[in-house]
Order: sequence, then structure tokens, then C-alpha cells
Amino acid sequence: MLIAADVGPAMASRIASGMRSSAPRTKDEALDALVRVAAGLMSKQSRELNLAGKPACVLLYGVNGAGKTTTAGKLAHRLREQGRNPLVVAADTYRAAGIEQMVMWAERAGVQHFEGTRGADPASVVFEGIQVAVKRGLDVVIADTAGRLQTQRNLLEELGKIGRVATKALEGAPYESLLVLDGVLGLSNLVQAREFNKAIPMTGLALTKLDSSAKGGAVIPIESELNVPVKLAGVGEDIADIEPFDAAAFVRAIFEG
Ligand SMILES: Nc1nc2c(ncn2[C@@H]2O[C@H](COP(=O)(O)OP(=O)(O)O)[C@@H](O)[C@H]2O)c(=O)[nH]1
Ligand SMILES: [Mg+2]
Repeated sequence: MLIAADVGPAMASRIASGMRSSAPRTKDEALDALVRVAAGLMSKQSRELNLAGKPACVLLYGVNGAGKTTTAGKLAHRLREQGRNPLVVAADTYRAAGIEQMVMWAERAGVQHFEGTRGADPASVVFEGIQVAVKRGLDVVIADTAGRLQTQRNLLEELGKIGRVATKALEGAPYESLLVLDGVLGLSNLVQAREFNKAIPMTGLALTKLDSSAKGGAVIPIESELNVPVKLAGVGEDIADIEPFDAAAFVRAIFEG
């Protein structure tokens, strides 16, 4: 079952030997041991978003189709419901549709937005976006970026620059630097996460499409190796389909289906 959930052979045998040493006698004891061992191998960092900054700044990045724009929209909606005033910054300036899609989500979420023009330097758009949020007295900046592959050196460098420019606009920003991973892709996300983690300091992961993936188990070796926690879980295509991530409940769900 661990292999089927895309935990990978190395992690599966680590978990199995951890379970064996706790010598469970019943199925329930075995499940408890499994959850304890597997969750114990995951990141110990806080799974709460750090939104302490004024404004706080959340940067989202990852490959095409991972769910960055959707996650930005859902997060804006959720924060607004919690009484915050987010500004969504559409910095996917490579495609006109990328900007339009982000603006549409912002409107759906009922939050303000700021967008660059098509072809604009995404780092400048993020810089200006942060300034706009400061000027308007908004409390969170959520920046959406264009999709990029972990093999595209120039685009990874561009991402690093976006992060540095955000820091220039606002000390300590981005407070949350989140790699968005498509939960359907399973273990191939490990390769992606390794490379993105070299390009930009990463504070967490947003794991999407958990409603339609049986391969979410891959997050165990990813967290274990990189020590970055999943902070947001995408569980559908609607605006409210976003949840905090509970490692123990997640591992248990793999086995209780
Ligand atoms: N089922 C499901 N679909 C999702 C989820 N998050 C995003 N999607 C879908 O994935 C596709 C790509 O999403 P998008 O946000 O445009 O990806 P981006 O290229 O990373 O910005 C869209 O069809 C979304 O509806 C999720 O949590 N569950
Ligand atoms: Mg997008």
C-alpha cells in the first residue's frame, strides 16, 4: 500500500522497519504505528502560514498546471473570510491568459488585485505589487507566477530574482515561499522539489489535487528529505477547496481510504 501511494521503495522499507520495531499485535496497533512512524519522518516545521508581516507576502511557484493560480485564488478567498484584506498580484506575465485567469479568481474571491502587462518583468510586477499593498494598507500579498520546469535554468534564476526583489520591496519577504505541487504527479514531485529548493529559499509546499490523486504518499519522502512542510492542501476545483494539512490524518487516510 505504501508503494501504491507512491511513497517510494526506500521510504516504504524505512517505514516498515520502524513499524516492525514497535511490534504491533493487532491491525489497529499496526495502523497507529504506521501513522506514528510515517508522520514522524515528515517535516517538524510549523504547518501554519506565517502571515505576521505588514503586509505579509506569499509567493507561489511551480510547474505549469500544478495549481498555482487556483491556489492563489482559494487562499485569497480563505484569508478574506478570516477578515484579512489580501492583494493578489498576477505576475504570470508570459501569457495574457495567465493574467486574466488570476484576475478572474481575485474577483471571485472578492479581493483586490494588481497585474503587470503581458511581457513585463515578473520581479518588477511583484515589487510594484508589494508597494501597492503597502500604499493601500492591505495586509497580505499573494503573488502568482508563471509555470516553470525544474530543468529551465533561466526561469529558475528568474524565480530567485523574484524572491530577492520581494525582499528589497519589503524586509523579510517573501514570508511564505511556497512550491505548488500537483498531487497527481506522485514521486516525480521529489525531483522538482529538489531543484526548486536550490533556486529559492522555500518555506513550504502547497499540495494540490488530493481529491483526485492516489499518489499523495510521495509527500512523505519529499518532506523527509527537504524538511519543508505542506502548509496548504488543494482538495477540489472550487474556491473553498483548500485545507490546512494534517500529516497524521493524511497518512491514516492512505490506509483507511
Ligand atoms: N481536482 C482538483 N483540480 C485542481 C486543484 N487545484 C487546481 N486544479 C485544477 O488544475 C488545473 C490547473 O490549475 P491552475 O491553477 O491553472 O495551474 P497553474 O498553471 O499552476 O496556475 C485547473 O484545471 C484547476 O482547476 C485541486 O485541488 N483539485
Ligand atoms: Mg497559472
